[in-house]
Amino acid sequence: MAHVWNRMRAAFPPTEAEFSLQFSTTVDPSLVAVLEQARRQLYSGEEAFVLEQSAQIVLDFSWEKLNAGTWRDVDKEWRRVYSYGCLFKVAALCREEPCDTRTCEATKTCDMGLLMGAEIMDNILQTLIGILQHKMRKRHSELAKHAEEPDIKKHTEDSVSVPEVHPEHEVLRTDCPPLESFRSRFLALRKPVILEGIIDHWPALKQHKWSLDYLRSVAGCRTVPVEVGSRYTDEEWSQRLLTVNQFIDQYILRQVEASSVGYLAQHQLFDQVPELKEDICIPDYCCLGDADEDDITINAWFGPAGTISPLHQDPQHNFLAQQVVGRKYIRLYSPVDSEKLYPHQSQLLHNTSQVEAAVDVEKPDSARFPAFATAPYQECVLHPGDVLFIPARHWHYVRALDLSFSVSFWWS
Ligand SMILES: O=C(O)CCC(=O)C(=O)O
Repeated sequence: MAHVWNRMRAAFPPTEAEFSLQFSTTVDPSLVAVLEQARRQLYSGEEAFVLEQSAQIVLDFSWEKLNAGTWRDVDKEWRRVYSYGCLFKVAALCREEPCDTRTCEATKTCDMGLLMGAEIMDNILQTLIGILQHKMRKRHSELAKHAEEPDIKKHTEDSVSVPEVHPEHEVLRTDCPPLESFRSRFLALRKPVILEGIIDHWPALKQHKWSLDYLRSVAGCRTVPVEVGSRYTDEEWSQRLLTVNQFIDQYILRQVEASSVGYLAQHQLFDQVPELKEDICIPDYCCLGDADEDDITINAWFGPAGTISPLHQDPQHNFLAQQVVGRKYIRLYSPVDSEKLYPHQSQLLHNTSQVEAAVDVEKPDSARFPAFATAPYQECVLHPGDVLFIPARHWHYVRALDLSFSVSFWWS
């Protein structure tokens, strides 16, 4: 039974005439003709490989346009064309009930369309991904019965050196304070604090514990941007598009040099994978902010021991939830002391300290940055279940002591 194709078919307009293809004059008429040909092939029941060939022409042509010059200058029409190319390719891959390899390729194609293209037809690529994910999850649970995956916990043993936290610098801890108490004691005073016990009910910590196996089952075939390099201030730092399975195999399960540490640090993950979003909850304290819930940015931070986020500041308040497994060492500096932290001069890196780029916040070069040692700081080790409140513009440096997965909420 062609379950996947039947469900996909229902997501397309019922007839060729209802499938609109409108482009501005930016798009060459010869390419529009290929798009129209692909549309005809989709509805005429032509062999899948013929449709795939047309889709590939559209993809190759638009891909060149997306990669010519800077991203900012790419005409949005080319991003739409690219998304249509992805759509036709997915249809070709799934025309006959797809095997696992073709299902993964179709998922990757949808993700490329979502990441590099522009929204088309009421976000149809997202709908198609939902259909593919449903199939992959079923398949994964069948296979998981027979395979034994090294658990995320075993990898926490590869921890790196744990710094000693000095009591006079230690961030205060408190257990689930009432909203008003949090507002008056911490939010109003812009005072960092570790909140305990506020995420104990998250499914990510209980019924859907975020093991490697669980992450593979809900997101394994999803393509995500991964940061490669020990820290974003390094020259060799770069970004790569990888599937979550590739990321786990290449950067989590394999020991790599510090210069090629991979960090899955991004805000799209929870939009891409709704199952993961359902496993977490926005902390109630965010209602003390002025903005709507839709304005809260939720970031994922998944990486091996030793991953470093350089000393930097963000414009919004932050709840950094260190859930599931793994510990993180964190240093905090008040915005009042920004001058002593030597922010970069360039506009792009103005929120990042040069001390971090030169050596290490934990072992600063005091000849080059004499004032740094005089800046008061707070520090802590976050454990699973802890949530750190980082007030807006507070400088923070983060080093993962184990393999860890945290979630941060930026709110204002
Ligand atoms: O966990 C990390 O590595 C960085 C977290 C962070 O910088 C943030 O949430 O703003």
